[in-house]
Formats: sequence, structure tokens, C-alpha cells
Amino acid sequence: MSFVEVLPQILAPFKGVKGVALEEYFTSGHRTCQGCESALVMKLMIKAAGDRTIVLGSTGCMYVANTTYYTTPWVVPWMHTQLGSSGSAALGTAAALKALMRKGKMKSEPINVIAFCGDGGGADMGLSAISATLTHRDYNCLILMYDNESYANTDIQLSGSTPYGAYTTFSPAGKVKRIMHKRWKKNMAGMMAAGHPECRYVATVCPTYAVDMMNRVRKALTLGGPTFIHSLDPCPKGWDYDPMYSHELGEMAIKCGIFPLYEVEDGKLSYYGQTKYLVEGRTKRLPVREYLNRQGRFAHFLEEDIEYFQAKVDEMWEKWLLPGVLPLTKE
Ligand SMILES: Cc1ncc(C[n+]2csc(CCOP(=O)(O)OP(=O)(O)O)c2C)c(N)n1
Ligand code: SF4
Ligand SMILES: [Mg+2]
Repeated sequence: MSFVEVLPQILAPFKGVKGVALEEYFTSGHRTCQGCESALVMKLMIKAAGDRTIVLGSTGCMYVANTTYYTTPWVVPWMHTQLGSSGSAALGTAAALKALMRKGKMKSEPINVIAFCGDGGGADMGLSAISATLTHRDYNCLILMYDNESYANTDIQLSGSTPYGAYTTFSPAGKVKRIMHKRWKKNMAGMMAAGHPECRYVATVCPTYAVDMMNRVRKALTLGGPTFIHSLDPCPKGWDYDPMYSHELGEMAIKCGIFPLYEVEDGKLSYYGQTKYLVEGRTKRLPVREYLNRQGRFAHFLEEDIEYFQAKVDEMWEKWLLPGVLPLTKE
């Protein structure tokens, strides 16, 4: 039996909006909320990947609202997988393709495998499966975690990715206890980058910056091996704002430095987009106040809560060994 190496697809970066492919593979037929940025992530992700792609989706809004009985917006092969299993679904599919090609049961060609998960399914429930997949250098698969900062599909419960103090159905603000959720958000991309030496590529993205986002997906797929992308997706329902402000909130999250944009390729870190300007001192970080005030989930915040939030973000930038990426401090 001869060994067949399954090469990744070579996907050159899109050069600006005009260079973006016109074809859509996530079309009409979904029932996500108006202004849902996670749906936009799906659309951009598959536009970037192209039609020779298999998409695997773990349970969550992007499964449930996208596959209402007999309807789906997906034009490429798509499969639902269990909530915590985006990692195993990605690895299993990549391994199956490789085996079928090795046995001559299907044509040997590069096929993208992308498994997506929400923050509940990825940063909490499926963390071990994602971690395991990122140790398998021999398989080409991308795991994309779309982070709407809650278990949204089951009515906005708190996840490890929910920001400090946010109102969720598990952390409602009350008269006795104003702040129910006192933990800082999990650092998912930093954790994946720092802890998985076999993982070729980790990136953070935000769909507000669509071309940048698509080019990170294209780079991950082109590099091959196991790769991971974390996107921050404003969610009008969970974050409680008018859907018309989705893009604006994404932009503010980046410009406030709450969610730094960076990529780690074979262990080498580089910042990009607005975050690069912040790191280079070309622009100043916006205060978090307006970002918080624009969202109903922080409506119970008093001045001291805003100040605490700001101090924590300042710490990410001023004290962390790699600003916004690695929460270690030097002696
Ligand atoms: C093992 C398991 N536990 C609980 C559920 C119920 N459930 C379905 S979707 C969902 C929320 C998932 O949250 P997240 O992964 O963040 O995706 P989102 O809904 O926010 O898009 C939950 C808890 C389930 N489907 N499977
Ligand atoms: S609840 Fe949030 S993530 Fe879910 S469909 Fe609505 S906007 Fe999208
Ligand atoms: Mg979620």
C-alpha cells in the first residue's frame, strides 16, 4: 500500500474587496437573528474556503438556525456533530479522507475540512477534543470557534467566554448582587497557541473586518496541518443591542483592545489590522466605556464596574508578556 500525502489547497489571499470570490456557499434559508455576526462568519468562512470543502458544525445557533427541517443555507457538504466534538469531527473526517484516498476509493485531491463550534462547544465542552486534534500534525483541518460570548442557542447562558459582569440567564443582575459573573473571559486563542507546538497556525478574527477575516481562513487552509481560528461575533440577542450596530460593536471591541487581532504561524506571533496600529502606538486604545454602555448586558454597570473592566484591559496591554496574547508577567 503506497503512502498518499494529502496536500492542502493553495488559497492565495484576496487582494481587497474587489478580489473576493463572487460565489456564495452559505446562501438563503437560514433563520438566524437579524444582525447575527456568527452567520456572517459562516458566509465569509466558506466564501474564503471555496466549494471543495466539507463543513462540520457542532450544536449551537449555527447548527440549529441553519438547518431547520428541510431547509439549509449550506451549498457544500455539511454535517452536524455533537456539541463538544468539533475537534474529533475535524480529525476523524480528515483521517477518513486520507484513508479513502490511500485505498484508492476516492480521487486524491486536496479537500478542506473545517469544523466550527461556538464558545460553549469549543472553549468549554469541546476543549479537550480540540486540544487533541491540534497535536496531530499529519492531518489538514481547521477548527473555527465562533464566539458570541454565551450559550446563545439555549437562551444566553454564561460560558467560559462570557465577559466579566455580563448579564446572562445564568448571571442576572439583582438588587443584592449586581455583578453575578466575576470571572475574566477565557483566553482561548492564546491557550491554543501557547500549548500546542504541533499546531501550525492560530489566529483571532472579527467579521467586521471581512477581508482580513477571510484571508486568515485562507492562510490556515493553505498551511495545512491542524489549525485554529477564534472569531469574536457580536450577537444582538445575547449582547442586547439594535442589530444595525453589529459591525460597529465589532470595530469597538478591536479598537478598545478587548479582543486583539493576531496570528501565530509556526510559533511566530504577528499582530494585524487595527491591533497592529495599537501595538505600534500609531493609534490609541479607545476607552471601554462606550462599548459597554452600548450593550444591554452591561446596563447594570456602575462607574466602579466600568473602571474595573478598563483596568483589566489595561493590564492585558501593559503587563502581559505578549500584550493581549499571553497572560504571563515577568518578575
Ligand atoms: C451535550 C449537550 N449538552 C447540551 C446541549 C444543549 N445545547 C444545544 S445548543 C447549546 C448552546 C451551545 O452554545 P455555543 O457552543 O456557545 O453555541 P451558540 O448557541 O452560542 O451558537 C446547548 C447548551 C446539547 N445539544 N448537547
Ligand atoms: S442568538 Fe446571537 S448567535 Fe444566535 S442566531 Fe441570534 S444573533 Fe446569532
Ligand atoms: Mg456561543
